[in-house]
Amino acid sequence: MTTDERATAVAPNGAESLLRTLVAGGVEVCFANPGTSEMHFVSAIDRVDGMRPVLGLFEGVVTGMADGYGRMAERPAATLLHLGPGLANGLANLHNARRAATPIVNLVGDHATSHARYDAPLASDIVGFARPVSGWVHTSTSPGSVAADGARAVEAARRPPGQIATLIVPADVAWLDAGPPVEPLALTTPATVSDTTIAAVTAALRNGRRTALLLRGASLRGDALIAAGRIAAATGARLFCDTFAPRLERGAGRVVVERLPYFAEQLVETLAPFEQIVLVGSTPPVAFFAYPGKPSWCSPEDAAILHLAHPHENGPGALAEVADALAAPSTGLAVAPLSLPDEPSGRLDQFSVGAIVARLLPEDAIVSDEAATSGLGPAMALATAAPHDVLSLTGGAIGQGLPLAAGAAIACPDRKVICLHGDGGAMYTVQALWTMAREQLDVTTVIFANRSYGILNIELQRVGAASGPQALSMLDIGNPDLDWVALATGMGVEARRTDTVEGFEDAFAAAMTTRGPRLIEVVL
Ligand SMILES: Cc1ncc(C[n+]2csc(CCOP(=O)(O)OP(=O)(O)O)c2C)c(N)n1
Repeated sequence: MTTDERATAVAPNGAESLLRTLVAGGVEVCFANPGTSEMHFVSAIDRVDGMRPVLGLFEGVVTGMADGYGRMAERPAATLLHLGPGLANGLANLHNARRAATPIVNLVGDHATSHARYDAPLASDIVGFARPVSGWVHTSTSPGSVAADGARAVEAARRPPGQIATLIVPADVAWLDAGPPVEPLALTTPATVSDTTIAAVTAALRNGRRTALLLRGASLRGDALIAAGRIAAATGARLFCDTFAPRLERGAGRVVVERLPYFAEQLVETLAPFEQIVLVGSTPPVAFFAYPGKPSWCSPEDAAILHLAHPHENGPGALAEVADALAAPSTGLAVAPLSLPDEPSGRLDQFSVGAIVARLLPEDAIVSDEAATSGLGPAMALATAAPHDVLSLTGGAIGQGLPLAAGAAIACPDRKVICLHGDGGAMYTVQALWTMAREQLDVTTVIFANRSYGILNIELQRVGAASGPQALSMLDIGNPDLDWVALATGMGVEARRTDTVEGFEDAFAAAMTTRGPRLIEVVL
């Protein structure tokens, strides 16, 4: 009898039955930061084959890792969070995950049902915390139904385009004898785009008007990208994605998709020439923030907005149908060439860093980009580097890049992960470095140490607010300067600091030719 069989010979408790149900539903990783109310899950992990526990030392790391994993694996991981406060600590990165439409089974422990009436210190409105980030929320009320709840949570998380399914499990529901695990539920497939819509968009693409296609979700990958490239080749339409697309396949050999700019006035300028905008899994682009006297709505007022596919619909299928209806060619598509920058010299800045990263980027790498004001240089250089995936900060809540990189590395252990990060944002979830070390994840982190909340200095000017020394001190993160080498090595990650092109090239080349976590502090 295997350990597995022995364990199921006696009635499993709720925690075990739920975990087995999740494994049967394809959930294989549990990013966790548990407490007393989750102890029966902690215990059950040893009895359940197929569920890998990964500890994060802050819940924002846990939820960010689940996001990175889900974006790359295209199926959910589970989290394990400690009541309302644990969930609340993880909310910002759940917000980013919701914007990315990442599937996540978000497990939150709670006090035992019999304990709830006493309003013990950790009691809180967990549903209230969970609701705004979750597409589905449920509180298990009985060990007899917790496995079925788990199966429903998996199905809900995977409902197209993907969402957060929060399952709250009281401690007694986890510890009491439960029924056996249940089979996975049938998954909902993306809704089919109607023939009428395909015909209408095909006709619009033939009407001679200047057209932009704005792609998001699964339409930025694989065959969908090729279908979009065929449409562009046949009609002259230009392909765009949001500044912060959740996941984009980019680099040599890939159909070129232009990233929309961040600032509203540049967005307006970019979209100004277009008479029609076709949305594929996306929504009309709007300004990230409002500024006095600047527009929020960034599409031309008279541009026609057409939906080829809403996010829950089959965008890739619709693109293929439109391409075929247009009899679009399959060859001669506008793909990025392989063109690496010259070896940089002179100052170490985002452009020389970008050039070196692009020159040395291994094929099929994953780039987690939260480089903020240092992101332009790498993004430009990487456009024609080896093919790779880019993951961006979807919800604007900084502190996503490091955990996202860790989660992506767990989903794709054979791919090099590069994390490009501002020093300010990296401090939010710096504990992700510890998980990278513990799990020996193949992530190279580049910290752009400008000792500043750089973007906020720009925003201060843009909103037209006055700035005195006290105000500016709130945007300056020097004094004391963060010591990234000490921070990283203190968490078990090998690290180097450099302020020269040669030093960075040396450190990055070494990181690209060895496996395991590394950090390079780029002093700007
Ligand atoms: C959760 C959250 N808190 C605060 C902010 C406001 N904010 C936006 S950018 C930023 C600083 C980013 O600094 P850094 O990562 O060093 O990049 P830099 O702007 O210097 O390039 C802050 C605090 C935010 N976007 N999200």
